[in-house]
Amino acid sequence: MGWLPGAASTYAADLDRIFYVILAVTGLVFIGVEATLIYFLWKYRGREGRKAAYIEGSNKAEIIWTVTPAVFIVGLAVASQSVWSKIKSPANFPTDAIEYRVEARQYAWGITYAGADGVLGTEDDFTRFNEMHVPVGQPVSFELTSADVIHSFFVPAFRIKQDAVPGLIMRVWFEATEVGEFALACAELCGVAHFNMGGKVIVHPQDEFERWVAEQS
Ligand SMILES: [Cu+2]
Repeated sequence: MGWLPGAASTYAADLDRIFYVILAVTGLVFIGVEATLIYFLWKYRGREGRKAAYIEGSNKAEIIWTVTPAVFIVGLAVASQSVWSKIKSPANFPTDAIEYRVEARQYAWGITYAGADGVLGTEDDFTRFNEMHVPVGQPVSFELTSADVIHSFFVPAFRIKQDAVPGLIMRVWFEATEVGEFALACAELCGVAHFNMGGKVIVHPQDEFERWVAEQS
């Protein structure tokens, strides 16, 4: 199916698989519920000589319609756990990732690079706004913070979305699998110019990335 944006990160396919599994399960339940509703509308329609019965409730029915969805939801949670922890748990992040710092503010993304020495917090660090340059085929990770309100770092092609919360440091990682430019959006309504809080992730071949960093320093 081609209605998700092209997948361009190492974990995008895992996430898409979960998406389609959830869509299939909830889609089948939706069709089943609506079909039953329509059938009952027809079956119990008003007819000459038929009186509605008064029902006080049914413990059996309530147990069934509580336990059944609970089993599905717990099942989906368990099935998606490994992908979730791969993407979101800092303990499982790749250890060879390039480090950045990303600070969201109304209405821009401040991307801080480690510079030529590859170490953050040193003299040659530099910050660029709304453009995140990364090398292809190389994990990158960053501390995501916000200077003011809640924002959300969202790169649809990478299937990564993470809130930036003032006062908290969120850890994020991804590894781009394709060279090119990918939209970076704020996915949290953060003020009147929220719509304008866009940027891009520019994925370079490794040598081109190194050249770009050298040019900036
Ligand atoms: Cu924002």
